[in-house]
Amino acid sequence: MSEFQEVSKQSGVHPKPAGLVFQYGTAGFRTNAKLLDHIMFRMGLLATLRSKTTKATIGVMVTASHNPEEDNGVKLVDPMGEMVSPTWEVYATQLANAEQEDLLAALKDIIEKEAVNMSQEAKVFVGKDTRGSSARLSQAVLDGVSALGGHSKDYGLVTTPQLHYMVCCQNTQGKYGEATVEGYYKKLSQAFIKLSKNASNCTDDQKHLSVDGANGIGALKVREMESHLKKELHISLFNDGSEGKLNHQCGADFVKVQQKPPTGMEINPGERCCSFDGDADRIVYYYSDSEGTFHLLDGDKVATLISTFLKELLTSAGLDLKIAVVQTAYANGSSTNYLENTMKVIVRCTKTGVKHLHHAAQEFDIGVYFEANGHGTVLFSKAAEEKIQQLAENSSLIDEKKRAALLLQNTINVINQTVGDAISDMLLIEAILAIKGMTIHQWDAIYTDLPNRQLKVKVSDCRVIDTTDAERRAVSPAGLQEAIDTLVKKYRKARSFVRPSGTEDVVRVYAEAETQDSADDLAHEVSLAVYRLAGGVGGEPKPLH
Ligand code: NG1
Ligand code: ZN
Repeated sequence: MSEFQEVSKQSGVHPKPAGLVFQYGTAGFRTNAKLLDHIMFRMGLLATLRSKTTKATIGVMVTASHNPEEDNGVKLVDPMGEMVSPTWEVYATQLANAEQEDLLAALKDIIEKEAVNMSQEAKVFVGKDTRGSSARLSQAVLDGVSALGGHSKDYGLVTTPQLHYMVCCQNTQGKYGEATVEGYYKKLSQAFIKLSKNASNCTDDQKHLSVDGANGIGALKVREMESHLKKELHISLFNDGSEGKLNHQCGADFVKVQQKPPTGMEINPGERCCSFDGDADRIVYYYSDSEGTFHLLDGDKVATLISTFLKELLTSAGLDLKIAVVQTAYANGSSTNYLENTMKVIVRCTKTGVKHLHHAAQEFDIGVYFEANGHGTVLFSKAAEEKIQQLAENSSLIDEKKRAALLLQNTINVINQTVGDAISDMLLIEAILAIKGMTIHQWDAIYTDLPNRQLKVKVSDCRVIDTTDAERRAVSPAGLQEAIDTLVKKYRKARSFVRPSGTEDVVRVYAEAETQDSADDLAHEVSLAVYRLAGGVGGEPKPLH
């Protein structure tokens, strides 16, 4: 088979260091960039096979999101812009870990299992973030595609959600939009401008937003998009990559985990600010009040704002569509309580990782899904979209209904339904606040977060921890869950859980309680229990105070 000759030749240029083993984790492969060349080449091969099998265009994004600059990673994108299917995650791991001399056998094994028609054409879209290593690594992906005779299109520097969008546009023959960066800007900005027209008396001050671009790709893309927004949004961009280091002391993950503002940003009291992560698929908002106290509005607050807005519109439009919010165990207990008991919407909890949330959200007419860290979007079922479309086009409708239907229609168009998208989420949030005439303080006051703390514990093997019930309970090692239960009972309104991270070699500990001191103490005590019962390495976790 001549197609494999080229693979053999090219794989010699991208050799695997013997003995290296990686797992396709929560968000693809992610590790130090120096170790990734062979994985990139092989993901180019795999994407080509996936494209042949699905007879559709597949995406490959080179990024390590919120990880430090030295890391990199790769994610595969399936035809409708969703994360690659779980079976292919397994193939990805097998192919990445095959020793150099076993590569062809591993490749042929996948071809056989999936009965891949090797004469089928293949097309792969490739994108990359701004890391120094990304150019070299995305070339390795392109080499993989060409080694198997696939066609590729290199989108160069794009955000992760932009690449997902391109894949979806391409495979829907343009129904979702035009598969270009320009097409993306046009679709989102036109919908945003139409939504903004519904905001009465919006002052220039209210149209102002400070954006922390995490010194990454999101900053570049916000700059490119600005002119399309026709002054409906005035952006002050910080951490735009001109000086600072990617994700260093800035970006959505830093702000969320540290619960403090990024460096390099000027914050005036009451002003709306937001942070993207390194590949612009996460967003969190924040402000500082007149006393200088920092307030974070995370993915849970975003989900609440969006679902409230949508629910009100559905009522005004007289549409009976089932709306649900999908969260993970990291969602603040106050948000879940507010959504279930005050807003009376359905709330689902899934395992961490957007693929799980995305999947669960697909079960409803409208599924709003957000991780607390700010990754999320809204999914509309085909039937829901059609109903909204029909109503928006119905010329006999009276004022209020018509307005609501048109707002819903433009809301659909401003949203990137393929994956969480910081730019798209930002535009939707800005439009909602403008339409509702709401300040960030009023948004924040919808409910009050329970104080919480996230910590990490190093253990010799994270796999000793196994969880159940959407990761809210540990089933192993023996005694750990009982220890957590006992500790939680010591505090009011407390909750805690632990799980192995899928992107770092650590166990994550989460705790929330009535006061910050209690949350910190509980998180520390649970960390100690993990350290003692799950084989902690290094020094014992130290108390926070
Ligand atoms: P891990 O490292 O598995 O906790 C983190 C985030 C996830 C998800 C992935 C991918 C937390 C607690 N975990 O996963 O929600 O976003 O990264 O980026 O925020
Ligand atoms: Zn990201």
